Amino acid sequence: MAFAGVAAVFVTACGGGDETAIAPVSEGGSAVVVRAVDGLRWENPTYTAEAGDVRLVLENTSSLPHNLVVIDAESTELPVALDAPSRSDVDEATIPLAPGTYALLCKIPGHATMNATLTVE
Ligand SMILES: [Cu+2]
Repeated sequence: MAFAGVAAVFVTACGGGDETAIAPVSEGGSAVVVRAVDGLRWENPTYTAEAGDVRLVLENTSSLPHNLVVIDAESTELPVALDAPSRSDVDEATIPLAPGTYALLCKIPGHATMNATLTVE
C-alpha cells in the first residue's frame, strides 16, 4: 500500500509543492513515507533513511490538515516543506541528507505532538 501511495503522487500532486529549492529526484535513493494518522501524530515515532538524496513523502490519513518540515541537529529548518491539507493528500520532495539525526515536525498550531525522529545513516 505504501508504494501505491507513492505512485499516486505523480497523479494527484496539485501545485502546492514548490520544488525550486529541491534537487531533482534521483532513482534509487531511499524513500521515507511519513503518514499523519488520527490523534495528532505521525504513524511512527522514528524513521530511518540512507544518506544521500532522500525522497520524503507526506501522506495524510487523518481528518485534519498537516504539513511536514525537517529540522536538523542545529535546529535549522531545511528548505523543504510538504503540505497535505486533506485526507488522502500526498506531497513529496527529494532532499539531500547527510548522516545525522533530524526532527520531522508538523508546524500547524496545536500539532506539536507530531514530532518524529529521522535517523540518516
Ligand atoms: Cu499536523
